[in-house]
Amino acid sequence: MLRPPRRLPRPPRRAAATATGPGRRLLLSTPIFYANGPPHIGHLYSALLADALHRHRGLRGAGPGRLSTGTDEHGLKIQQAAAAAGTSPPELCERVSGLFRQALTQAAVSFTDFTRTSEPRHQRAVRHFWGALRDSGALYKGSYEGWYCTPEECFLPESQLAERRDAQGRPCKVSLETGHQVHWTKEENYMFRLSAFRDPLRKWLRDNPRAISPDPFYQNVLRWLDEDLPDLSVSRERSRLQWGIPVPSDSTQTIYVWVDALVNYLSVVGYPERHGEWWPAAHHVVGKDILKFHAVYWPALLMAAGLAPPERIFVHSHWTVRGQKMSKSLGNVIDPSACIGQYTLDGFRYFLLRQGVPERDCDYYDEKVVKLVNSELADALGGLLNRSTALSINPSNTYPCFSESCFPKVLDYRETNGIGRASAEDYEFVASVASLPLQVASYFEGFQIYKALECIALCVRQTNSFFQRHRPWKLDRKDPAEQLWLDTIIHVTLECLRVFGTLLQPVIPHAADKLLSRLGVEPEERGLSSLTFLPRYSGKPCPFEGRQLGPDTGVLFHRLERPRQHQTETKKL
Ligand code: ME8
Repeated sequence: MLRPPRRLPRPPRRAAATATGPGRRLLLSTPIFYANGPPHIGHLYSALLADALHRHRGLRGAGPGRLSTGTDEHGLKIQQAAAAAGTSPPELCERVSGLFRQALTQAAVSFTDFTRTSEPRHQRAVRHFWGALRDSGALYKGSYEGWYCTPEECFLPESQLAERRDAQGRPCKVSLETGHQVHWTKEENYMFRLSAFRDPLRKWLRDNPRAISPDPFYQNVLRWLDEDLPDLSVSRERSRLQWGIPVPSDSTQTIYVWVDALVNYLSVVGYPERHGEWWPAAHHVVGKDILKFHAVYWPALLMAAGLAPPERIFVHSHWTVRGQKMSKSLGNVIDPSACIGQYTLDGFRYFLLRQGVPERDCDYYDEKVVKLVNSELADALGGLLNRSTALSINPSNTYPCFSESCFPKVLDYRETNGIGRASAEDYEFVASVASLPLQVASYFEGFQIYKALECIALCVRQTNSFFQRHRPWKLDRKDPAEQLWLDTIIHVTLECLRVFGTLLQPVIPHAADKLLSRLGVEPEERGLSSLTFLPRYSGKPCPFEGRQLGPDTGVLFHRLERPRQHQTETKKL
């Protein structure tokens, strides 16, 4: 039995390098995925959310950033999956980890670090972390018994269990939430004094109301802290679980896979020597299924080890498929690689990020992808670029001039009668595009990327209406007054497209690049901090005016065909 802690360790102060302000470092992370099966669109969704945040931050020039991901390779679940596949755990992990790396790369997830928990540098960090827990007095050895759920890799209380019958008709207990069978397990384990961290956790949350977003998940965590908070079993008997990191100085025990996995967020930033440059400036993107591990266990473990909790935890809900939970047994698991093949990289990224709402589960079906991507990317955005850059309408292939006499600056757009050619509706539309960059930034900040995309889609529709309303193709180019107005319409439209292309880079990187290149926007002009919109309207110079447009490299986004069948998982392990 280890000594109880004399007093609870306090989280240390933030390191100077992570103070707020421009130029600060930030670690963004995805969960590390279990290496027991191939990736599906749920995994990809987590990674895309983190990727979009990371790219958005990079475009803002917000300071050095890292995006970490990887595979969670230890534990009973992997040990059993390897046995079932007739292979060894290292072989299974090597293969599945490769599939994840490949899937994330194929989806253009711009990760800077890919951690495998089987790597020596990670295992070293875990052993050191364990030592810090032990030295703080937060661990003790006790006899533990309870219902263990291997697929979830945790013990479950009776309140989270239901009675069912197994395949042979025998009564058994299953997890209420996931339906997986649980097994009674009795062991000598190391226990973590989680119960002692209730107040420090509450204080952390009270002091940091944005620590967990969206807010309903923050409220959930506060509620959990009002409920029973038993100590946590943090090791398994080695005789049952060999595939894991042995407890330092007790080779009869293996470190609990969740402690092992969570430490990836530290090992990636060089724990135990160099993590101070990054930690605790960390934002974790996680699914709601693993919120308790990240918002209760992880901060408590960190505090016990003398470290501060992560700055923010962004939580998202799940994708279902035609109303059903995705599962191997139902055969409805959606393979991201097939989807990218069918809907293109940008198309599929756009779909998941535009349709995924973190607060609630979202349903996937193929027709929905086709409909959304065709209407918003191919028709609305691609069509707008095509129409406004067509040689018939813009034969000089330049970014035309804006005329203040056609679109004069007004104080109140409702009183535009008689001056210029722009209508009240045009002023209203220009104002909504002008406010778009700030709106998008604030939605990204609040982990509501889908709302940012909704606003952009609305502005794209408004720009199409603007273009349509003024029928520039009907204007008589020989008449100098008409030519001025024609140029102004195109200038405004291209300015809108430039803003949309710039803002869409974190979500559809390839199509955005194509769009911006077509408009002649140089790579160094694509940042978000210097993004301006229609400066000529405010009497300022526009660097693009008169500039030659980039080469026409074809349709921005081809319309998608209706798929013939479901993109179900085809990969075999
Ligand atoms: O839990 N919809 O790994 P995991 C949306 N190794 N996202 C989904 C999803 C769905 N249907 N299914 C899974 C683990 N996800 C641990 C994590 S981290 C230190 C250890 C996403 O392979 C979601 O983010 O089961 C979920 O939290 C994660 O994949 C779980 O992946």
